[in-house]
Amino acid sequence: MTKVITYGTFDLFHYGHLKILERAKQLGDYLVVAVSTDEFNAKKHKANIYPYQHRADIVNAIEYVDEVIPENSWEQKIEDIKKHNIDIFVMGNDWEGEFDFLSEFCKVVYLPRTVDISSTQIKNSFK
Ligand code: C2G
Repeated sequence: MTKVITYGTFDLFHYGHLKILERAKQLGDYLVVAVSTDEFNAKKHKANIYPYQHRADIVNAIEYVDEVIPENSWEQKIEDIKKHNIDIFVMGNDWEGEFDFLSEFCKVVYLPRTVDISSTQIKNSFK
């Protein structure tokens, strides 16, 4: 079984989030998604609208997703990859190169972002 993992805030869940999860799952048989906690988002200087549990429940309801875990820190990725026997780490290419160090532990894949949509754009459209 090929296990895939990806990380994110997944706030104001939108089409871009759906497409990265769909494509990540297509790379394997089992997809783990690490959803950033509210506390970790504060460290990322990223204010989320939906609280962690709402974001985690929405991601968990997506048919491509097999398991949701909390993302509490930048440093947990290696431990997650080992603990969950991950074969492929996936992120959108806005993160291109940032996680190449993980290639010692699993395959690292950056996928093109879905253009013209983001949680920030959605937030700003209501201002
Ligand atoms: N994404 C995408 N297309 C968009 C918007 C987002 O493909 N239009 C992807 C991002 O590239 C990322 C995932 O969706 O792979 C989640 O995006 P965010 O929720 O913005 O995640 P981020 O805040 O970048 O957190 O440790 C990694 C961080 O937790 C990533």
